[in-house]
Amino acid sequence: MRYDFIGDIHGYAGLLEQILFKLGYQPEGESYVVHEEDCKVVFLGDYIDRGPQNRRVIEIVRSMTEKGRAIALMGNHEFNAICYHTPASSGNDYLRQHSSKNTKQHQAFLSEYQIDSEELVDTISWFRSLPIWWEDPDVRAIHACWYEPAREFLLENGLAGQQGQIITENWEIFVQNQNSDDQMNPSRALEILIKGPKMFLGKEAYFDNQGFKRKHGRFKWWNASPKKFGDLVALGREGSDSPFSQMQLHEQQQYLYPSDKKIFFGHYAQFETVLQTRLCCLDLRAGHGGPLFAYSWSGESSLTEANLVSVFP
Ligand SMILES: [Mn+2]
Repeated sequence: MRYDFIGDIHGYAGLLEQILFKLGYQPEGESYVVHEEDCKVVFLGDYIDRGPQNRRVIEIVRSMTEKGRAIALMGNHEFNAICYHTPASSGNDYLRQHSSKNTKQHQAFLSEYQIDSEELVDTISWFRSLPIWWEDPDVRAIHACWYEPAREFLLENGLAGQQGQIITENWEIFVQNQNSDDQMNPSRALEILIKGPKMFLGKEAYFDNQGFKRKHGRFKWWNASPKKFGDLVALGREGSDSPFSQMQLHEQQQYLYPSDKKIFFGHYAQFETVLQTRLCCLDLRAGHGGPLFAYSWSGESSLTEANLVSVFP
């Protein structure tokens, strides 16, 4: 059995079609199928926002999933879209506020989908059906961070099923108490899994390329022995050479991935490939004009650069 893991696409359908073709998949109608048997794609989430062809990306990913040729995980952009288009129970707001910042981040998608259209409702309900994680006996995938306490919290509280699908209809619980950092709750659990564990940046705060101030970074849970601040936390810019404190290191170390099981993830918009024996990040900034990456895994116990596939814009 071969699994082809594909990183964050962000509306760049051209890159997606090129990488599928390079992996040996052939177009069939609106979708892609492969000629080789026993071969499946695992999409790591973040299909939308930023790029110009959100609809086409969704069409390909969704149709491959429905034909049983692919698994599509939920990324934080799909989660944000669900919240943006779901009214809050209070009546006059949405689970994700329609602030100028949130609207700007979602603009590429909004310009392709008519508000209140049947197509939008159907697309959002497909987003709601996407699993948060996926695993088979030897390999796993998640959008951002496989953190067992967060996963167990969702499972034990009946919020997610074993296959990673969200069970509850009440998405409001995933946006409540977002800033209670010390206790596990539904929103913190889901946030760790699809956005990654958060770190307060203090004086390292920066402005992202849309001009919004970022006060938090996301821990690089894959670095067992970080040397500088930029090894400890993912920022929307190249890594900082500043030192970090023992407290920051201690916090980062609690998220290290303890399992021998292979894990593929996306999300972190890395400037360089992150590839270790048992883990690989496939988000190399396709959403920011960078290349789209995939990894073709046929059961090898050590991941290797030779099995990376990439296409450049
Ligand atoms: Mn993401």
